[in-house]
Amino acid sequence: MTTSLFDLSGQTALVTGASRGLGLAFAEGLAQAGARIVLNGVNTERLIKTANALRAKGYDVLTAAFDVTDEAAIKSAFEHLDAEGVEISILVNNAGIQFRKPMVELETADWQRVINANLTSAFVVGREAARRMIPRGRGKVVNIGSLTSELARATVAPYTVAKGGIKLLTKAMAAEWSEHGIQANAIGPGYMITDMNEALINNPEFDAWVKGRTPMRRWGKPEELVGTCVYLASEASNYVSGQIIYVDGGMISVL
Ligand code: GCO
Repeated sequence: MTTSLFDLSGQTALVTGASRGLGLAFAEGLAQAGARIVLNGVNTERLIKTANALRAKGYDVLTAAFDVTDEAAIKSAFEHLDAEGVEISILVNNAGIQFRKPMVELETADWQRVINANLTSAFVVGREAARRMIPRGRGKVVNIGSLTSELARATVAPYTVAKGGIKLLTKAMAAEWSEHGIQANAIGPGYMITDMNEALINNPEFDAWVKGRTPMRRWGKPEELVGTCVYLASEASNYVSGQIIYVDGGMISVL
């Protein structure tokens, strides 16, 4: 049956930045497909609150609180999972931040902070996951990119560069890890209704621009990304590696 291609029963998925927003949508969607989920977040209180809410829905939920920019914390978290016998077979590199400022006003420290949180983190967490997936001969890595993986928007240069890097990091992961049974792919969300975009959503001019620039004439909902995430996390995508799938209401396909 084709529906079994999307069944994640027996799999364990680590989702970074999963306390809210897109990360929470990905985590709940993977849980609905049968996966045990390990929620990552840097705010322990928020992480536990989210985990308890998902457990109340009957899902199998663990938590791993660490800052995705802290290499020692990442290594320690994976070592703890190892010690608990928790094998991560699906990784969703979702964590990230946004910082909007024209480049001529941008401090280098802010540039580096965004690059670290949005790109380097995906490499470090991905490397720790792959070190454990390779001996098992299987694994799924889903990196979260953006429309800015392809196109630039003024005032979000470090985010754009990081998300462009996510697209090519995904291909680099495919180049090195596919022969080991790991598929590495990416999702490029369009303009989604999230906390990170609240200022944009509440700006009438920007809201009008998004609706005019998007063929579907609306912002996306986080749950509209779940199907693509489950697909890339499941056996249905076992011969797909190095790809980025845009879920953007058609925006990147039109002028
Ligand atoms: C911005 C937004 C975008 C979206 C998304 C678009 O300031 O333009 O934050 O970056 O969040 O990444 O794909």
